[in-house]
Amino acid sequence: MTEPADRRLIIVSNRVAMPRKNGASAGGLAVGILAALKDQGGLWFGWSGKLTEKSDSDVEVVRRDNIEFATIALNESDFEHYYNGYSNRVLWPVCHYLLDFLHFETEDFDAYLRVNSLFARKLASLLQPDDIIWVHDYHLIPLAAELRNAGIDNPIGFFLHVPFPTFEALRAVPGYEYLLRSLCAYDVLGFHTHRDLTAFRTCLQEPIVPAQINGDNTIRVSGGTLVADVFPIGVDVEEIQALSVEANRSKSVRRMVDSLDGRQLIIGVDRLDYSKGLHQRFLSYERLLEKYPNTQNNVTLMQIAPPTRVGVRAYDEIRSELEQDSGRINGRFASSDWVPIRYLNKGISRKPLMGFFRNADVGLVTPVRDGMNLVAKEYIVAQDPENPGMLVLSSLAGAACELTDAVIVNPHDRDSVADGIAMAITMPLDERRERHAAMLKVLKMNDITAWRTRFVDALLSHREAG
Ligand code: GDG
Repeated sequence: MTEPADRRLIIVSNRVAMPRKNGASAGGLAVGILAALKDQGGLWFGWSGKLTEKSDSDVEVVRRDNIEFATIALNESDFEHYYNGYSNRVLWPVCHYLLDFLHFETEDFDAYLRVNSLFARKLASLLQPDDIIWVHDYHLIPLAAELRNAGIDNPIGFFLHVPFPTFEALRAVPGYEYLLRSLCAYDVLGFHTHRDLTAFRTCLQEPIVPAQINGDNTIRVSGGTLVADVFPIGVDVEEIQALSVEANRSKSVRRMVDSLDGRQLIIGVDRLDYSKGLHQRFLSYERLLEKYPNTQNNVTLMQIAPPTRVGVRAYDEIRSELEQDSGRINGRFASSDWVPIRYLNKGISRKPLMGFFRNADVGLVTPVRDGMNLVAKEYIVAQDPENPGMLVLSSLAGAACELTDAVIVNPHDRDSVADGIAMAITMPLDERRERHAAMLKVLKMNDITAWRTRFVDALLSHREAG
């Protein structure tokens, strides 16, 4: 087998995020991909973030260190229908089992197909015979089929960053049959958890996709054999540990800690998204203050929630809902020298963020559904092992499959979350240390490099075997 290092890795995702000085990108996919490309380099292809009135645009290539960033602009109307429309008003809610948010328009699906075909054409012009192609996420499901139609024979893998829904949810998606057939055009399909893999397998049903599921994670379909397996994404453990130690000495982190005036800090960091369960989280925190009155004036919740997908109605609505929640809870419980919730509707730089994690007694991660959730992993890694804080984690996040030593709660049950926080803030040091060490061990074993290596190896060995 050719060593992966000898072959160029091409990563494809909807949006290419050029690294910024302060590392402020808020989004798991961008954080994960940049970290995965850091060591061995490669090419990252996708949308530049620019909109145009033209239906076609030239590829722009920029090199930074060992990574080439190849980007295209997208037609403004296509972007609205493909990204805000089919991707984020149909696929995102269904993958998160939030069917009330599903809103389908035929023109959205048409644009989804058009943009995927444009991506394939533009990418094909950059490819060399030895390239390994790794496509990311639900925006680009048809890409392998489009590339094959364009005569591309390179190994092509796909990783899904969000949950894969069960058939009963998936079949609510107009076009789902096409999506299932398109997924089978990849050589390797990767999911975060066994639950997602099982859901995918059970969706392969006659007559949509006649498939034979084998015991070795291979699936035989009419066009050949593919591998479908579990590749839980990890984090860059060394980078986060170094950042959190460094940030701990910085002025901005010290100022934040001083401002707590000795109170315990509970931290939440999430893109402002309805899947992250922020409304439910604020109500659970209110329940904590009611049910455990001694927490009043003794804890502070800092919720950092940078806005995303602005212009999609559900996202604008959740923003105003959270403003109301935090205003009401603060009005109800605040005293002249204490505000229960510090709600920041903006992103902060990565380094101070890791410093805030290190100083937080509780990491509160309570999505109502999440593919994995990198914040949960980053929070654990950023802790001081001698005196670690405790993670309170939703059972509905993929991360709960690995971080079984966290305090696991049901995000829909306010008492479960309130009791979980109460348990975390009073947990004895020995128990915190033990649980932290167990979780850190898991995260070190399956860090971001292990994730990339396992996936690329699976892709290469499958092609070598075939
Ligand atoms: C998708 C899936 C899956 C957040 N706010 C700030 C900030 N962030 C960073 C976090 C973390 C990333 O963004 C968020 O990643 P998550 O995994 O928590 O969530 P999604 O964006 O929904 O990611 C998810 C992931 O893809 C990877 O596969 O885990 O399930 O939904 O790295 O630290 N970073 C900075 N400032 C912020 O304000 N600097």
